[in-house]
Amino acid sequence: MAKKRDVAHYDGPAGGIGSLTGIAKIYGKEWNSPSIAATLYRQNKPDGFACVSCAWGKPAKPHPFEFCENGAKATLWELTPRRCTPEFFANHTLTELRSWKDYDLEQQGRLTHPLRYDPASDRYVPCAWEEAFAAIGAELKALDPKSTVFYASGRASLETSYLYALFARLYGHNNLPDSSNMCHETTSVALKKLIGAPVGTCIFDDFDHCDAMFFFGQNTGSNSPRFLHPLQEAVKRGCKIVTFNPIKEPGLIKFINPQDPVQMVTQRATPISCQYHQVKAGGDIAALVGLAKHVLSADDAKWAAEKVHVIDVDFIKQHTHGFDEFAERVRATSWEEIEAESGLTRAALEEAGQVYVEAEKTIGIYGMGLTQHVHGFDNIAMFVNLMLMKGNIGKQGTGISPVRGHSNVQGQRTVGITEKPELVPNERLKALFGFDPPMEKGTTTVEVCEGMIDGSIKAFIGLGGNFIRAVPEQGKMEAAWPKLRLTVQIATKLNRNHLVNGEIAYLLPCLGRIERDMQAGGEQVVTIEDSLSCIHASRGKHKPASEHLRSELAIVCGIAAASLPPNPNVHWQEWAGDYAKVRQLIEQTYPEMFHDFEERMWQPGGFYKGNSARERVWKTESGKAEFTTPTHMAATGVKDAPGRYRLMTLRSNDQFNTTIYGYDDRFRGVSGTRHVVLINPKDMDAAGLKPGQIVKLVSDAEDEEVREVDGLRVTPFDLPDGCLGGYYPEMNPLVPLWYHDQESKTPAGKAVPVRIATS
Ligand SMILES: Nc1nc2c(c(=O)[nH]1)N[C@H]1C(S)=C(S)[C@@H](COP(=O)(O)OP(=O)(O)OC[C@H]3O[C@@H](n4cnc5c(=O)[nH]c(N)nc54)[C@H](O)[C@@H]3O)O[C@H]1N2
Ligand SMILES: Nc1nc2c(c(=O)[nH]1)N[C@H]1C(S)=C(S)[C@@H](COP(=O)(O)OP(=O)(O)OC[C@H]3O[C@@H](n4cnc5c(=O)[nH]c(N)nc54)[C@H](O)[C@@H]3O)O[C@H]1N2
Ligand SMILES: [Mo]
Repeated sequence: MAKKRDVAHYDGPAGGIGSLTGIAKIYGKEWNSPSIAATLYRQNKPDGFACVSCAWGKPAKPHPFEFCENGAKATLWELTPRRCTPEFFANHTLTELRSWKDYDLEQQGRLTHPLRYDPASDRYVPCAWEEAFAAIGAELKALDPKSTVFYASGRASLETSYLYALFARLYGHNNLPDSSNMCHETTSVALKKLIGAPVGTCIFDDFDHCDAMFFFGQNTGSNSPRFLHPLQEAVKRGCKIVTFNPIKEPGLIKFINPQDPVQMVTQRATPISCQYHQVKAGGDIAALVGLAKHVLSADDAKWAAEKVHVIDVDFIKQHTHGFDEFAERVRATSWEEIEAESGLTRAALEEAGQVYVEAEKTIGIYGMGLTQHVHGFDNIAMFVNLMLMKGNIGKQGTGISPVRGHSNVQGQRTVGITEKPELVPNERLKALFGFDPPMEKGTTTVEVCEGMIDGSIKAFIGLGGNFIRAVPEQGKMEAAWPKLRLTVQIATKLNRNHLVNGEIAYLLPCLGRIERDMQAGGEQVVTIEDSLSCIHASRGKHKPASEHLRSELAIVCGIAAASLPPNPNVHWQEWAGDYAKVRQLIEQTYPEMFHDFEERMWQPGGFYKGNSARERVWKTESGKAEFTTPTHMAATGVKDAPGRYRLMTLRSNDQFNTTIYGYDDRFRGVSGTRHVVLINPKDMDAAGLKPGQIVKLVSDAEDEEVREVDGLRVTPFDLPDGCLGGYYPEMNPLVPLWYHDQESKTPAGKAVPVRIATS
């Protein structure tokens, strides 16, 4: 057994002094400049700019500094004084740069000039914007639209996203995968099917009125830290937070509010979770069945004693479908099975279930811990079941709240970036632009990867992101990518995907959201939608990183104009000059959500786009909210076997997705490297491993493929038996392409089957 001091851990709270020193450590002097301080002050404020980090809601009455450690890091990262210029590319071939670390690539700073790949010298060379547009347009005209992909990474504004999706459809395809296809697509598919609305049902006000919150697989302290404020307020007024997570994440244990001078001086933290259950990775269906089982038996007892119900029988009768079959299955599932599959004891689940029984109003919150599983859909379905049992959807202080990732990822879907034509108001597009939108289903992220590997996809346009680092099956993907005819990357910083290029390749640098956006019609604002379905204006004021940058919207219009035949209803140049005209189009296409757009976007806190499930209008097949009968207890895609572990691919506190800010994960007590494998001391001893030993992880997915990641430091860590932790994206070569949620095709990065091999 390893000694306690050997186990990587962190005893401090989230927030507090640590969060400020965390920022200062990375940015040093940059943190102190007055212009940066002024910019941070405008972050997430009415008439300010929407943070480029996470999608968490922006309250109508913001704190003096409405940003968190990680939001500040994201802002500073975008405003870095470093520049990645044509001279840099003149000095380095792509072959050489491919051997660099991801961290060092992004450290070169902001891209400054449009670049074309020159195969003769194996370098990116500067080119004129019009030359780039003309060349890309010529290639797209020659290709079959169905063999091309337009990817989006969740950041670009509603205006840009609307035009990007319109461009794809006018050109002739729905191949519009989004980072959401690796993230909350499980949510979009599951919630749509079960409650008839693809997004969460909560608004800020609900967090002020709930009696309990159940948290499954979302790491608030690192990934949506501003959410800690409403959580802290809720705890103070007596709300109970119960967390299910294989890892004890400090943000969900205790929090010091950096906005609270007393807390900052005393460093006295508010406890967050009253119960913390270290469920096995992939064990949530079983845990939720356990909770539901307790609710049913509490209901039986209360009915027998007092002729009163715990469950909301009126709601179930009036508003739901499938309860009896669901309840029967839950009753028939044994506690032995629940305990074995969840890794939790019956007593622990009953204790958690009792909080749910006693709370009048409960909110359910979740993140990647539920969505990124082979049976991710079933995870969410089981969570919805639990909520429906007590009528906890569509009533103040209740609801289901998926915490979204990228700052406008939810909004991109709202305005048409989707591979599913049935979600698009095609008749309105037809009326507005005089064309027949393509009705053939487009590609998800997984299907794009398959298409690249089998050669059916010939061109890739990336509106932001780092696709090749974010997707599964990295080995095959890196081999397939150079066979593409055309790759176009619209980006702010250099990343791995820019170095794995097609035969004809362009790297087009864009303005960030924090920067001033001047167009023919004057200074522009953009809009985004947050995780709570509120739409906000965002105005960039910072001086652009280079005078050669163009806005994402102008770049999309430039490529579209060069690729498509003239259409009297389509005015790319005019739209690029005045984004208000694009907002008019959005309003005309989606009048229910976007009426009076130009006026309402300035509303403090944003305007709410509405949600039918919140009104208890169920746009589902049965016209009611759906109970789902669980068909299996494990969310994993392969069975357990001796020597096989469930690997969770995790984010550290020092990264934003594939952007690595540094090599420390302060909250988890890991420092100096990301090449670690977290393992519990018992499993470590059983496997005959020593702390600090270097090992290799090998795929154990019961297929013939060889997948491995070497050079990992064994790091003892508090985890459930049989579970390992490692960092995303370093672990991505271990995720099989076929290992994805069955319904939505979201890659299953949270219980990847692996073995440990000694190097
Ligand atoms: N600073 C920062 N902020 C971010 C991001 C970032 O990288 N950095 N990324 C953004 C994006 S795109 C997204 S999608 C979100 C992601 O934010 P989260 O949804 O929090 O995603 P992860 O960090 O991948 O992991 C979530 C948690 O799931 C737990 N977990 C793993 N497996 C399981 C399981 O089987 N069951 C349960 N119950 N829990 C499990 C992990 O221990 C972890 O605490 O954050 C966004 N915000
Ligand atoms: N194994 C595993 N894989 C995962 C995950 C996991 O948890 N585990 N998480 C998945 C999730 S949730 C997501 S969302 C995806 C993320 O996948 P992506 O969204 O594709 O990746 P990011 O790392 O967010 O993209 C970073 C790049 O975006 C560019 N960029 C930054 N800001 C801007 C901007 O304002 N405009 C433009 N045009 N470009 C910009 C920069 O060049 C930067 O290098 O990864 C997924 N992959
Ligand atoms: Mo995400």
